[in-house]
Parts: sequence; C-alpha cells; structure tokens
Amino acid sequence: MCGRHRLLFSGQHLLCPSFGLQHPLRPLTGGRKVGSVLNRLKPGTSKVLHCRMSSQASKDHPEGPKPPLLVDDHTVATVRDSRILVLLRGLPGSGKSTLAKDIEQKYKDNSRLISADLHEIKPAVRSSGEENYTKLDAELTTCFEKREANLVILDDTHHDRERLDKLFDMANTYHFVVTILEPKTPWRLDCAQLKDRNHWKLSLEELKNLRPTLEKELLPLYFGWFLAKRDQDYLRKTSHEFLEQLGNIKAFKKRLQPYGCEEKQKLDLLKYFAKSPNILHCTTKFCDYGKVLGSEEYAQQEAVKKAYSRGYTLHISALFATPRTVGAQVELTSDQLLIWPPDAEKEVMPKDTFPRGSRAHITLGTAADVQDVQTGIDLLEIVKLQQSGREWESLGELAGPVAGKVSYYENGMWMLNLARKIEVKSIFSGYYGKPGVHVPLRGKKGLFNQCQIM
Ligand code: 2AM
Repeated sequence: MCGRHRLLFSGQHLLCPSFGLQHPLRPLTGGRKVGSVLNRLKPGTSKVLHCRMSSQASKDHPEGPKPPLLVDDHTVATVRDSRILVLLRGLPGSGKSTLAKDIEQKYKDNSRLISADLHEIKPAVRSSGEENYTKLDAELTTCFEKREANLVILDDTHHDRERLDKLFDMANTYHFVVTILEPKTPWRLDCAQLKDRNHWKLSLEELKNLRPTLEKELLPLYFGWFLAKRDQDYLRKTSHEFLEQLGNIKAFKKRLQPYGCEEKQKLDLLKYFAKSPNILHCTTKFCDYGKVLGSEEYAQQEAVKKAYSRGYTLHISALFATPRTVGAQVELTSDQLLIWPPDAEKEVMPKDTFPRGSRAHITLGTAADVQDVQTGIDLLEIVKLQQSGREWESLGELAGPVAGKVSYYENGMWMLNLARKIEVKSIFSGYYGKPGVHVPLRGKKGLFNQCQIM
C-alpha cells in the first residue's frame, strides 16, 4: 500500500528528548444547555409511540450490553471533553430511540438528540429523498454552527450510504468525531418481531427489504483513537511550540539541507508542514472501507468490538520531525495493544522487526504532497536507527512546555524525548468520511514560501 505514497527519505530520524507539558485542567467548556427534542414534539404523533416503544422494550426484554459511553466512567469523562456525532443505526423498532434517549439523558447538559422520526421521515430503501431531510439537516447544521452541543445524537435508520456520506462530510466540516452505535436488542434483525414493534407500521416485506442494507457492518477508512477536543487543541499548540523551538536551535539551522534549504536560509517549520489532519488521531487499522485485506476480520474481533466508542488515555513520549512529517510517538499500554494489529509494523516495513506498537503515532503535520501514512514510516525509521545501537547526537534541549532533549539522527530526522510524557484523552472509533481531509497546520492557506534568506 505504501507504494502509493511518496517515500523520499533515506532513513534518518530525529530523536527529540522529552518535553514536559502537563496540560492545565481547564473547566469543561460544554455547549449550551439545550431543551430536549421531546419538548418540541408535535402533539399526538411520535411522542406516545416512542414512549410506548421504550417501556415495552425494557419490560419485555433485556436490551443487551450498554455502550461504554453510558456505563464506563473514563469514557463518559472523555466524551464530555470531545465533539462527537453519535449515529444510531438499525431497523425501525430495533431499540435505537431508547438508546438515543438514554444517551441524551446521560449527557443532558451538553447533548442534542435529533430524531428522523420526529421529522416524520419514514424509513424506506429508496424513498427517503434529500428533500425529506431538509428540515432535519437545517436543525443539525444550526446545532453544529451555533455549538449548541458537544454531543450530537442522530436517531435514524442510517441504512443509505449517500445519506451517511453527507453526514460524514458535515461532521468533518465541524470537526466532530463520528461514532456509529447499533442497538444490541435480541430482536434487532428479527423482522417478524420488528413488524409489531415499529411505529411506522412497516410490513414484513418492507422490513425484509431494508434488512440487507443494515446487516453488513459499515467499515471505516480507518479505525483509531481520536483525541478529545481540548487535548487536541493542547497537542496542536504543543507541536507548534516544538517546531518553533526546534527551528531556532543552532544545530537545526546548520542541518537545513534535507529540508531543501541552504545553511544561510531561515526555515519556518510551521509553514513547511503545510497540512494537519482534521481531527488528530492515532490510527490502529487502515481499512479503506473494507478493501484492505483483513479489515473485516479486524472489525469482527471481540476486543475491537468491546473497544469501539470507549475512552482511552494515550501516552506521548516523544515528538519528531523529518523532512516529510511531524508526529508524536505514542507508547501503547497492554490494554491498547489488544487492538493493535499484529502486522501494523510489517505492513509498511516488511523486512524489519519491531516491538509491537512501535508504529503507534499521531500525525501532527505533513509537508506538501506527503501523505499522512508517511509519519508512521518515519517513526519506524527512527526506531530502527535507535535499535541499531549507534550513539546518536544529542544536539540541544528545549524548554518550557516542550522540555526535553533533542537528538539528531541523519537526513533531517530529529526527535524530542519529552521530559514528561503528555497524556491525551481519546475515543476509539472509526473515520468513515472521505480521505484526505486536512486543516492547515497554521495560517489560512496551506502553502507558503518555505525558505527565507536570513
Ligand atoms: P496516519 O495514521 O499516519 O496519520 C488516512 O489515510 C489515515 O489512515 C491517515 O491517518 C493515515 O496515516 C492512516 N493510514 C494508516 N495506514 C495507512 C495506509 N496503509 N494507507 C493510507 N493511510 C494509512
């Protein structure tokens, strides 16, 4: 796969010593408190039906295991610091609305539940045209634009790929992480039971037509840990600080050639790394929506299923910069290694052997024309050089929020080993949208003049 990417380097990295910024614990920012959608129901329509459905489900049947964002304290704390769009997905009558309301209740100060039922959008294989969604989309857009909630819950069947793609685009525009939840009720795919449970009175045949669109799991472009909003902001600031300080150290100024600059020139690294991922994340498995061999098996693993939508703390031990990428090295815990694919390192460097998890990283920025996947390859190059046992040059120390020692490897590869590890909260989920969604690392335009004469 990496053949698709431009691999320009010849194998050096930089080893930066530690940098110790502890983030100040900021108070929860939270969105505005919003009234429940239930308050805005049209009299006598779905409200009664919803309530009936909910109580019927809980009395008659166990509803299956609850998702981590309802029951796991660490996940709850992480969700509160994140921007998340929860898409409830499943057949009508399968228990989505009950789950949606439970989530809304749990996060009532900062969540917004938007329901297709309340917009009277009848689930059907083809008929739910764009126009049916005009009002719902307007409500959703306002909610995103006005920052009405940090947790947006969308209750709909979500069986139609085009519809989903539109939602993934919207989530990207407003920097929301998407998590797809399906009810675990025993009857969720049982059309005979669903016929009596769905308030749209869909016939057995209609339900059977819808079922195949929902049976198959939706595979993302990639799975990974997505950083909570405030930890993401903190890490972006930290990476700017790192690049600014690194660019100013004498030893760096003397080794500009791999970055395409002469010694006398000044390189602004913040401009050099033109783009940054829309949402900072640590990829576990790249799936290409299921096209990558083994991605379906990965998604089916019990550990992966259990981890999905759960909160994790990632530990960052070093920051690194190469002529292609800038990234953060992540040290995975044993718990996190459970969902780390055994072939993650071999996938990009088949001839070498690395300790499991060596590729774990967060891409912070890439130079123009360089793809994100390069960051993990650059990190492995650095690890490989470290493993070779050679002594690397220690060429300076950074201070303040990025305190730590800077090491130089070769070919423009630098690493800062942080004096104190940075901890960031994250949610394990999938990225389902289009590839290549980026924001500038800094500035309004992605590209600037890279080198200036000093
Ligand atoms: P990253 O994890 O280093 O940032 C979409 O391309 C995302 O999937 C990026 O975040 C990218 O890199 C990650 N990724 C991991 N393996 C990949 C591969 N083999 N091809 C493309 N992208 C990959």
